[in-house]
Amino acid sequence: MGLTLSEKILKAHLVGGEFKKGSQIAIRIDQTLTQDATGTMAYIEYEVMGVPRVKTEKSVAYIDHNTLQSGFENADDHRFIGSVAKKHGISFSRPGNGICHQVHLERFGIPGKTLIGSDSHTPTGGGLGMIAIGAGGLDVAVAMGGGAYYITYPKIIKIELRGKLSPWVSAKDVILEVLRRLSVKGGVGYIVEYAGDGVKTLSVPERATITNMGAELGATTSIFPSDEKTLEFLRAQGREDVYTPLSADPDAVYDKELVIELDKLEPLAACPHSPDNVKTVRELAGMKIDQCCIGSCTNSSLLDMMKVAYILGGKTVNPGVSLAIAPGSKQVLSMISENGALSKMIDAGARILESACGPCIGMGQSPNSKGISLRTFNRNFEGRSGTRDAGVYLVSPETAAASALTGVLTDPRTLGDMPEFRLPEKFLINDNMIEPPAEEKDMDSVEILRGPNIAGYPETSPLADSLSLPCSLKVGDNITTDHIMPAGAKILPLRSNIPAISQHCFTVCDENFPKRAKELGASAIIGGENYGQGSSREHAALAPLYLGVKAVIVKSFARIHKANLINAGILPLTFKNPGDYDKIAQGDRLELSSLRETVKNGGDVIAKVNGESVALSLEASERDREILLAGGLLDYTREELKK
Ligand code: MIC
Ligand code: SF4
Repeated sequence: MGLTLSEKILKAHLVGGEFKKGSQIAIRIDQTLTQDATGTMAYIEYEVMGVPRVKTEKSVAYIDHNTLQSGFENADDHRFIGSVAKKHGISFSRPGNGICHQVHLERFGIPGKTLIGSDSHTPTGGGLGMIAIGAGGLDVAVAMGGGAYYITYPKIIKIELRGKLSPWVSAKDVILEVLRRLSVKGGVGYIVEYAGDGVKTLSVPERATITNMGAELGATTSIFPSDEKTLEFLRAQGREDVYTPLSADPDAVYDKELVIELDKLEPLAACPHSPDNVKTVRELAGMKIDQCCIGSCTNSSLLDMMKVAYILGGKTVNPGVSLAIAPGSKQVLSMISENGALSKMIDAGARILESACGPCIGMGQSPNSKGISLRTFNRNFEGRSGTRDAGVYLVSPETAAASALTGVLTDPRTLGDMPEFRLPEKFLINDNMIEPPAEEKDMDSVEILRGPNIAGYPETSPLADSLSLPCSLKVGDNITTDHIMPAGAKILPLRSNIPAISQHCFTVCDENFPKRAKELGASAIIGGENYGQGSSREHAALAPLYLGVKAVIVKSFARIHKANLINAGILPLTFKNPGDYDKIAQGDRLELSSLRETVKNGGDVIAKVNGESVALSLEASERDREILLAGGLLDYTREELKK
C-alpha cells in the first residue's frame, strides 16, 4: 500500500511510537520558529531546561506581533529574545523584517523537512511541502533542546483540486470553500493534503495562503506536493539547492476525500464571528463597509500586493472607508517600493503599515463602533479586532481592494479583465535584518538582557491525588483562545508577565473571572465543544494555571490548546456523556479522588457533584499522563534530563 505525502515525511522523521493511526508518535524536528508574543515565554522555558545550544538544523526567532511599543514592555521583550537567540544559536529576525510565516516561507522553508512553531499558522510552510505544525512555546523549547515533538498519528484528508481558478477568484476563496464545507472543527485530528491537476496552477505563495488558513479547520497541518512550482519559487529566492520533488504515492490511501472544482469557485467571505460562516460575495454585495485591512500571514505576499496595487492604481479609496495595508515582509515591501506598486497604493489613499501582524492581532486599526471591516486575515473571532461590536468579514485581497474603492462589499469580478500576475524570476534578496547567532565559542560573552516586565514561569506542583474544585466558570461551545486569553494592544505587551496578563483571562466572557478564580484558590472550568480553538498561545493555559485552575472539563478540545493544558499540568477532561454538561452549574463543587492512580493507569475520572457521579475521560498518551503527574512538561523535562 502506498503512502500519502504526509506519511512519507512523518515516517522519515519518526523517533518513537507506533506508526499507526490514532497512536502517539514522536517526530524529530528539523526547524523551529517563534514569534515575540509567544517567544519570550518559550525562551524563558528554554533557559530553564539548561541546554546551551539549540540542536535543530535551523531555529529562527521572529519579532512581528508586539511591534506597537506603546510602553517599554515590547521593546524589552525584543531585546531579551535577541540576546537569547544570539547566545543559544538561533537566528533573529529583527522587527521590521516581516511576519514570521511569510519570511520563513521566503528564506528558510525546505520541502520534506519538519517545522514546529509557537504560532498556530506555522502550517504556512506546508505550501512548500513541509510538515509544519503549530505548537505551544514549551513544545518548541523542548524541540530546540533536541527533544522530539509528540502528536497523535493523524488521519489524512485528500483535497483534490481540479481545473483552474477564474479571473479575480483566488487562493483565499479556495480555503474559504474548504472551511465552508468542513467547518472550524472539521480538521481536528487530520492532516489536509492537496492533490490533483489544479495544484500545478497555484504558485507557492497561493498554496501557502491555503495551508496557512487550514489552521482554522483545527487541522494538525496542511500540505502541498513539492513540484515544478516549488522549484520556481525556491529558484527565485536563490534557494534552488534545497529543492526536492515530493508527492504522495499513486496508490496512497486517505481517510477522507473531497473534490474542489477551481473553475466553479467564486469570491467568498467568512461572516462574523467565525471563519467557517462562509457566504458568497455575490449574496452580500452592496453591504456598506467602514474599513478594509489587507495583509497578515494569510495574504501579504508580493503577488497579493501586486493585485491590490493594480486594482487601486489611479483611483481613490472611497471616502467612507479606511484602507490599511501591511505588506508581509521587508522583501515584499522593498519590491513593491522599487516597482512602483507602493506608490499606486499610497496615491489611492491607502494607509501603509509596517510589515508585521498589526491589526490581525488587534495591534491598532480597531474599527469604529458597529463598524464593518473587510480583512484579508484568517480569524474574525468576536472582539479580536479590538472593537467588540464590529463585524469582521474575511475576504481575498482582490475583494478587499475592489470594495475599498466602492465603499460597499464588491465582487472583484466586476473589475473587468484581469491581467496575468506572475512571480518574479528573482526576488530581491537581502537578509541584513536576520541576525546570525554568536559562534559557540563566543556564546559565554553574550549577556541576556532582561527587562522588569519579564516574570518567571508560574509555580507548578505534582498532581494531587484528590481535588475539591468549585466550578469557577461555565462557558459554551467554540470558545477560542481569544476568549480565554485576549490579545490586542493593551494586553499583548504583558505576554512575558503571567501574573499581570492573568488579570485579563476570560474577561471577554466574564469580567470577574480572574478575581473569583484567584479567591477560590483551586477551581475547574466547564466548557462545550471545540474548547480552545484558534491560537497556539500557551498563555491560555498558563494564566488559568496561575489563577488556580486545576481541571478543564469540556465536551471536546481543540488540538493545540489541549496539548498546552497538559504541558501546564492542568487536567483536560471530557464528559463521557456530553449530556452531563447540563448537570454542572457555575459555583457547583466537584470532588475528584484517586486521581494519581487513574491518571497513571487510565480509566474514567469520576467527579462527585450535587450528589451525582459524572464520568470524565482523560484521552492522553502514556507520556501525557507522566507529564500531568509531574505537574507539567517543564517539571517532567527537568526530571528526564536529571535521569
Ligand atoms: C494569532 O493569530 O492568534 C496569533 C497571535 O498569531 C497566535 C499566537 C499568539 O497568540 O501569540 C497564534 O495563532 O498562535
Ligand atoms: Fe500574525 Fe495574524 Fe498571522 Fe497570527 S494570524 S501570525 S497575528 S498575522
